[in-house]
Amino acid sequence: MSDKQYRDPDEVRREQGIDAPMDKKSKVERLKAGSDGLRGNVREEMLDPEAPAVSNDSYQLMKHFGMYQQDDRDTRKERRRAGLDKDYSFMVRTKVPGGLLTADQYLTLDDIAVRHSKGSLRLTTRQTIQFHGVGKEKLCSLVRDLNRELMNSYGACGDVVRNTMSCPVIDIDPDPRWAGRGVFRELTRQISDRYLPRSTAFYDVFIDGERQDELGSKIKLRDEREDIYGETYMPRKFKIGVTIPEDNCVDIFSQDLGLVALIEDGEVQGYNVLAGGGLGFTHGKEDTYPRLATPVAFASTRDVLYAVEAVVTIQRDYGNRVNRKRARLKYVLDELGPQWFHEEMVRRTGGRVEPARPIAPERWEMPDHLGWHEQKQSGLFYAGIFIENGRIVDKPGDPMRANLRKIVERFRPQVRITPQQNLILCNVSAKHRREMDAMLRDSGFSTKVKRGGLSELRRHEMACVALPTCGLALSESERVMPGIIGRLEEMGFGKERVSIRISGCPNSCSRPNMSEIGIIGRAPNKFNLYVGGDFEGTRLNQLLHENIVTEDLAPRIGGLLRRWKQERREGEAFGDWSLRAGVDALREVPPIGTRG
Ligand code: SRM
Ligand code: SF4
Repeated sequence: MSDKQYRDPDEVRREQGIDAPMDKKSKVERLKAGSDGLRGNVREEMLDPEAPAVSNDSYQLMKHFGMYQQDDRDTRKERRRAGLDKDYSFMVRTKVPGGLLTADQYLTLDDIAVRHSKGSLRLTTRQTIQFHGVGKEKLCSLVRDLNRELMNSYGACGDVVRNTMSCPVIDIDPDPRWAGRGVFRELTRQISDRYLPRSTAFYDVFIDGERQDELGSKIKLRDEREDIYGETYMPRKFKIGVTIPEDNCVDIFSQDLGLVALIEDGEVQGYNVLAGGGLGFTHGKEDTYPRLATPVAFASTRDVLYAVEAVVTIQRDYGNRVNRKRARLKYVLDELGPQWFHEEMVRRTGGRVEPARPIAPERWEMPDHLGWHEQKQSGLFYAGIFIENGRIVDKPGDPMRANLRKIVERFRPQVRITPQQNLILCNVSAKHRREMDAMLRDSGFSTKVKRGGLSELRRHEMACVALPTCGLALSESERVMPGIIGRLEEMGFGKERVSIRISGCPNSCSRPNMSEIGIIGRAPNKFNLYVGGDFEGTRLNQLLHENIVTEDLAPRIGGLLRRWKQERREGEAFGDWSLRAGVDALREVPPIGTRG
């Protein structure tokens, strides 16, 4: 039992301004409360042809519609010198629960990329798709196109429950240990639907208050009361994932709320509920930190949605509404403690939860689902294909986006997005498998993950978007990662199974704090380097070096990989070795290029 002293819930509520008058709360809290269900002036500002950008208030509200106002940071200086305003546009993030798309939906998203954005589809670490460079004047037609295929971007960002994650092959993989998992697909959908905002603001603003239904008819929508969210929504973003220990591809310990199904003899016994994961922090601010989710309860399959509602509403009622830097559920858990949290869940569910059940550490695995696999019971196949850092875009001499489109048009597979920013094409018949494989290979996609093709090291890389679109980026990420991996491959480390993730700032969108080697941007061209996480994503890594310049990253990492290969015990993974060696000793390891 920890001897940490936890605080009195009433005192916490007072200090965090939860019961305080509105003027004591953060600006965003006041904005949400006065926004008429997130509407504010968004429609007027968006339709104003004279204004190149929307106001800060509208920008904050539009996040709830899955839209971020951004500008091209590559051209900022040049434009300032020329006396021009920033080059504004929007990033639009779709909502794709569990990463599941039909072929038609994928093709519509591909059309949108070409017609309304800068031509790329960006698969994200939460299984959604982002478009960058969308002009303000194109937002309405983009939403209309999404809606025609029954998709939307409502709630993909903002202070609500974000895209709900689950393993993309949860219902089709034939691994016998995973029997009974079909139910998770339904659970993911139920959670996603339950926590969509009830306000019709999104539809009112973009498509005149109408939504298309499954049969293609237009439905006029009626505003409903926000029964869960109230007028101020959540204190901050809220993230949910569903998994089993044998398949932690969703990085369950990084979620605000994780449901871990426990299966015995092919039957789901229920779910361990994990709460308070979150990875973002600010360099130099010790009261912000990454945190792994804590097991707080067990709920039967019948009661699991009560447990979810309890966790969501605890965060709604106890999350900090004064300081947005401390507003995530992880801080509630650390202030009030897991015991209080469990008791509060018991109270809110009417006794429907029990203490969390133990899970043996060795059960955790993190498959990435790449390559060809047979599907459960159906005799069909799926192909997991590697998309470097999730960017699907045509380049001179490499029309990758167009080729993928042709493949989806030809075979009409179901398309699924993985939490590692890759793509899965499902329901391929034995007859079509060879033809599709040839088309994939001719287009430069690698399905040969075991024998040659993609290097093992590259296969497990992950990078966040960062420059030039992300307004919070302190350094590069997606644009430098392929080169860093390339240099490590040249040094001879391509065959090593090590997870390396990079992010352009400590918000940690590529979950770099959960990988064996983490690289986190600190300033332009400077990064902190972390080691000691595990491949399975069950522990956080630790700071090893600060302020490494981009050019020195590969030699530094190469030096560590070389030392690991010399010293590792049989079968010892890099992360486990680096934890055993300890960061103090590893600081002395010379980079490659020096004698070591
Ligand atoms: Fe993230 C903010 C991109 C997953 C933690 N994230 C942003 C913004 C919207 C920047 C902004 O606020 O202006 C980035 C847009 C960049 C761009 O130009 O596209 C951005 N985050 C991403 C994506 C696209 C990264 C990727 O390369 O795939 C991921 C989209 C997920 C999705 O589809 O919903 C993405 N972000 C994550 C994750 C990982 C996850 O959720 O599994 C995290 C760490 C987990 C967590 O939340 O603790 C993450 N993003 C953040 C944070 C820090 C939040 C915090 O409370 O600590 C911010 C900044 C903020 O919210 O203030 C942020
Ligand atoms: Fe932007 Fe930072 Fe997220 Fe990267 S980690 S996308 S730089 S907010």
